[in-house]
Amino acid sequence: MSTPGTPRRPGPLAPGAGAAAAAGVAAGAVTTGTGALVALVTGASTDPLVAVGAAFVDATPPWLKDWAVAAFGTADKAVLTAGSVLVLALLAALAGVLARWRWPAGAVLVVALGAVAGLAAVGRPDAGVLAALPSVAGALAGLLVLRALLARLPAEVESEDGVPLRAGASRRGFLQATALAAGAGVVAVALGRVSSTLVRGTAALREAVRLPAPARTAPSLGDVDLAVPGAEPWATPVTDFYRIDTALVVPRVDPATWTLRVHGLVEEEVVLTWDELLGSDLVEAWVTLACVSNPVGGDLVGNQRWLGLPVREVLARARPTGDADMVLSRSVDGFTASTPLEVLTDDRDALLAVAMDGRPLPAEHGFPVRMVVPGLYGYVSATKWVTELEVTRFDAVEAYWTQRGWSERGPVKTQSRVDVPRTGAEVPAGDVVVAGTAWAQHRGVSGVQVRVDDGPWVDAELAADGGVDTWRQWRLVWAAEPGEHTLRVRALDPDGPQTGVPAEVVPDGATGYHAVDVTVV
Ligand SMILES: Nc1nc2c(c(=O)[nH]1)N[C@H]1C(S)=C(S)[C@@H](COP(=O)(O)O)O[C@H]1N2
Ligand SMILES: [Mo]
Repeated sequence: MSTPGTPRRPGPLAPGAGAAAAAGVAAGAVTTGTGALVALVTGASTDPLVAVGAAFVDATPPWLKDWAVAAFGTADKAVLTAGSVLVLALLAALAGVLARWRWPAGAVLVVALGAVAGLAAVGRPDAGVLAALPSVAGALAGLLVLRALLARLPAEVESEDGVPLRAGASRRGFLQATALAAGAGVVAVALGRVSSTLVRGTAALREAVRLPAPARTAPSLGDVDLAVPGAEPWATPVTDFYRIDTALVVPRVDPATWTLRVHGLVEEEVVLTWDELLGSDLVEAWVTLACVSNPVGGDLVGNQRWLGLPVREVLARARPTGDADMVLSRSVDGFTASTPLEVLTDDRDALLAVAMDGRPLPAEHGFPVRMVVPGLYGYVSATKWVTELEVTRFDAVEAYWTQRGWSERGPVKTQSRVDVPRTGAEVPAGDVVVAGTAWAQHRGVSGVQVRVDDGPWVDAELAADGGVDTWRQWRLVWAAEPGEHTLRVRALDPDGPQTGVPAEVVPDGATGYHAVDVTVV
């Protein structure tokens, strides 16, 4: 309580706090916008928002990542961005309120936020010397704008119960300046993002690529696609292919400067250039890629025709030493995957892929070069934007997701899925087509069975085989009787039926039967 006679020092939440918070948010927008514009020069991953988001992604514990993918699927990045913007707005509002109360308190918060973003940017694996510049410039701009706005703050802002403004203070002037700053910040962010996609996009680089004819083309296939309406096509359209990675900004890699360095436990270090890669005998293969985070019945799996150089040929040039048992592939943005050496040197089509569906890889799928390894989940094999293969040992180094609680090895588990009918569907009694897909990469699907309620497992009809590395479609005509029914599916590989024991995706992939509940009317 203030005693009569002592000058009253208003607390941080005295009337006017709302206006100060608005000034803080406007200054925050200017900070973010400045950072985005400076990042046009220093690189997309140095954008303060992007850098903090990326550091957050890397620090995300497995349970949270798992939950995010389960809850938001491939929209997890959009949710993360929205969340970051919200947190930033709240912190900026707090900085405004604190700065009005005691300028140093607010200024320290702004500087601290800038420092966190700057450190996050400097800590990125692809950071250059100027990585912190956007954050520093942004924080400075934010401080200047916050100071200028607070100077315009009327000494007593009109409170809700109508305390009048002091003479000379202009509420309108303050609001206009705040709106102007906020607008400028938002425009700068938008401008930064748009120019970044234009300037740093890979469209032109992709257009310029001339792919060589394959030395070995993929075999021509029979009726691999049963074309049941509502079922996923056998060949996943590239635009529908699931995307999973830790990259908040898609790395931009110019083939002209791309190299693959093969080093570690090798007789001879090898550096492969783009021209050498395209000049090699490239092979084409259909391979079904699956994510370890795919829940039972999920769609983080897709099948495509890849073109690339077998990894074993590059390894043969480098000649791994006898004690090596693993290859740690590393991407330009620091992601790593640990792949057993024997899987990369046997006769399967483990590729350094340059094309998908006959076209250069889309940027999000690893342009210009990624790995594709039949039989292993993506997190231990399918490194996109790959630039390095370190031949090493499992007991010497851990890959990105292993450090975060996932298994060091990730062979794909045999799985199957019902695509039609969907769960919750109402279908008319009589003949109902049940259809879907099943996969057991590098072992091959030898059968698929369906069970209605507690009935017997019944063999489904299989589509033509696209090879052991691809998924296989199946269908079954079911004589459906009215009532509620549960349809379950299981795939068979050479070792027998897939397991029905449910397991979570962590640490090495989900198991259990996919089941759909339908109502027959
Ligand atoms: N550089 C990089 N490569 C990566 C990842 C990543 O985060 N960064 N994620 C892996 C995972 S977990 C999967 S499932 C596949 C997915 O490949 P796609 O996005 O082309 O479908 O990429 C793999 N390669
Ligand atoms: Mo994955």
